[in-house]
Amino acid sequence: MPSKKNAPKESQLAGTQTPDKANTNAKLQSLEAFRSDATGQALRTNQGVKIADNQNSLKAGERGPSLLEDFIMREKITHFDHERIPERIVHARGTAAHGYFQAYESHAALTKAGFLQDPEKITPVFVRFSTVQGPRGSGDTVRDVRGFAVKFYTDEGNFDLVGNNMPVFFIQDAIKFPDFVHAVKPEPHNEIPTGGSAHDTFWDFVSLVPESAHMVIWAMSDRAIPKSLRTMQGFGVHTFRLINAEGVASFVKFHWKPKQGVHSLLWDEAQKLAGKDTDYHRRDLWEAIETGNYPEWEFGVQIVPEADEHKFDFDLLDPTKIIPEELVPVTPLGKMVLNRNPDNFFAETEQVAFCPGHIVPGIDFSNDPLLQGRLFSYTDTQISRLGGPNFHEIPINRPVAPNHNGQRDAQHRTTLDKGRAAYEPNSIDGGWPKETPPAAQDGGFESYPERIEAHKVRQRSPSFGDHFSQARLFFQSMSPTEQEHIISAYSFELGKVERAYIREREVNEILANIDLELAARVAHNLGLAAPKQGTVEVTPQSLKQSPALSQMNLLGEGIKGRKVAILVADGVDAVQVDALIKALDAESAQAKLLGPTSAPVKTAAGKPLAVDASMEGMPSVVFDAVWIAGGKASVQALSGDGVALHFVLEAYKHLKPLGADSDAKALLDTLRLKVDEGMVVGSDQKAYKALVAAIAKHRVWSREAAAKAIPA
Ligand code: HDE
Repeated sequence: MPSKKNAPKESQLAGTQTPDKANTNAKLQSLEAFRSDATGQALRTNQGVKIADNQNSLKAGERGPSLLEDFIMREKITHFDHERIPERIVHARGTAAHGYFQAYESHAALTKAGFLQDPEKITPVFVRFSTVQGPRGSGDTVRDVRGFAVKFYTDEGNFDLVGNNMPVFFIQDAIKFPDFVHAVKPEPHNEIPTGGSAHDTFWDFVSLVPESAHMVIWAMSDRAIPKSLRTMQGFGVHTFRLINAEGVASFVKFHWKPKQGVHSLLWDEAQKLAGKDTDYHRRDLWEAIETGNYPEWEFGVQIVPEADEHKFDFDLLDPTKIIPEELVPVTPLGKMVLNRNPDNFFAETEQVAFCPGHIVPGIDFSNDPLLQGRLFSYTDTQISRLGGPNFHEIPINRPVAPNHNGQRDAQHRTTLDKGRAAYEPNSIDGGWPKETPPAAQDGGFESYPERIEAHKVRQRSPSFGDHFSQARLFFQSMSPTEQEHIISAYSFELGKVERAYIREREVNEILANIDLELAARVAHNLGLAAPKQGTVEVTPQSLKQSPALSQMNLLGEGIKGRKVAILVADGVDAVQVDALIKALDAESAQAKLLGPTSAPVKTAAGKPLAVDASMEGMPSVVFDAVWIAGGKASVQALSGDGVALHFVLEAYKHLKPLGADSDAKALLDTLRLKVDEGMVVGSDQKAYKALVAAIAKHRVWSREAAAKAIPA
């Protein structure tokens, strides 16, 4: 029986103008046939035979040997033996969700792609977020690039936008990808480190390959430790083309902008979370969706007319370059909302197969040599990962558009193709399926007829030659706080590099070309001499700063989905707690009551008050803010409880807003914390409003210097 548990409710489409239900549900319906719900069902073998005893194998006598004829045990164990499939060579650890995309208006002037034509059309999507370096079981909060892969199930076929949370990449040409991946992956002799890049082979490679400089500085920035998958920007990275019904093409860069703002963890927080909640990002996305806090991104494009291809300081085909938003702003196209968790991790999240080559009429590639290589790699990798060329038949990968053709057989074929003619042209089956000529709308796919006149060469275009000016632009666009974090990250990572000559090369031949101050600070932390000058002439960019790159300018809207810990103990003033919860509810933030243990506490009025967890069970690192509830006895108990004191101190150190009911200020005094703009004391609506405003600012950056003195 199909499960209704997660079926989208009308309210899940909230905000859509006139939801086209039939279309919205198209993907869900196509999955429905494969969904299995065992509720009320008998236990059976794969052949449908009911099983009478699932506890004992068949034996010759109670104490005798097992019998080979036990087909029930053999089937069960054989299946079990083959449960694991090869994990993705990169992006192995991931988590995913279903949702929908809706255009704000028709973008017919830009593209003939059907899903961007009609503001009433709801296109189902499946999005998988991932880390790059670590294996499937690695931690969520490691310093790494995040994958941001979106499958649009459009009426004209699947469109996969397989992007990252950073807008550039480490290399310019696909032929370097295996080298790069071998360098960043755990080292071959001892398989260390899991999930990170702080090791010799990574820094050896990137210090020898200056084209990586721009991406590496992004990876050393706070972007590489996102607070949540919901607070990440997404980028298509490469330049693509959009083509309208008249055949007019524009170059575009794809962007995803989170309505939740762009926020990151602090490094200390990220490291602690890796141990305290390995699944932190996974859980956060899952819970946000389960509680109806559907994350939303705005989909947009930077548009460059074909005629302007050569008007920039850099080459549009070079994937180590951004187009600064100050030069070409992002035009919003529509929104994506994630509103439904998968039913089965393996069947959906693990088996989903993305490929940048999955495009639809109205979209086309550019000649970016990294993108060109990707077009080959993704289908190829699925053949070994998913066991053959029929992976498009796995329910999560099936398009909602029909897909008839003459491809037949191979491993795991599930389609029962009718007819005798698996070839084209044919006259036996009436000539079907037939080609569709290209047309303004609903035609067959036609590649953009770009004119190419060239020699066959193995060369890199000289226009790809500047490796440092955009890395410099990035560094100089950061706030002082963000710059400090970048300096610390380089220092931390290079500090783990054993070979001194690699550290020196990175400082002298890479960092010195990006920014001498950056190089000097990192050199100081590593005990090296500060370089006096760079090793290459860096052409200054026409733009000195790009404010769009700083997260300080990307705070987002409100505090929807943020988590606030309310610390309580016996004697707590439940009336005040209730008022605070209501105030947070009104902002769609989540309040969690934490006690000394998981047992209910007794309120000042002597009633039991259930808590969500103990303070050890849900540590401060998983919260956005902390509130100490009032009630004399409760405050006294918490003030003498080391776990509670550490909880508050740690939140202070991590620059989180702190609040206390008027009579709970005593606890803050016990800790001798200096009152700052992120600290709220009071028991009225004014205090709650101040707390909400502080959370909306994400962190109390002005506290950073004072917080450094607090032990980690
Ligand atoms: Fe990938 N990449 N990649 N990549 N990539 C894979 O495909 C590859 C690159 C990205 O959630 C693999 O199915 C090559 C850039 C994401 O399932 C593989 C090159 C960008 C995901 C592969 C690149 C990405 C992958 C591994 C250089 C950002 C996860 C398993 C030419 C624009 C998708 C798989 C998911 C996954 C190859 C570079 C993003 C091996 C050869 C640039 C988000 O095919």
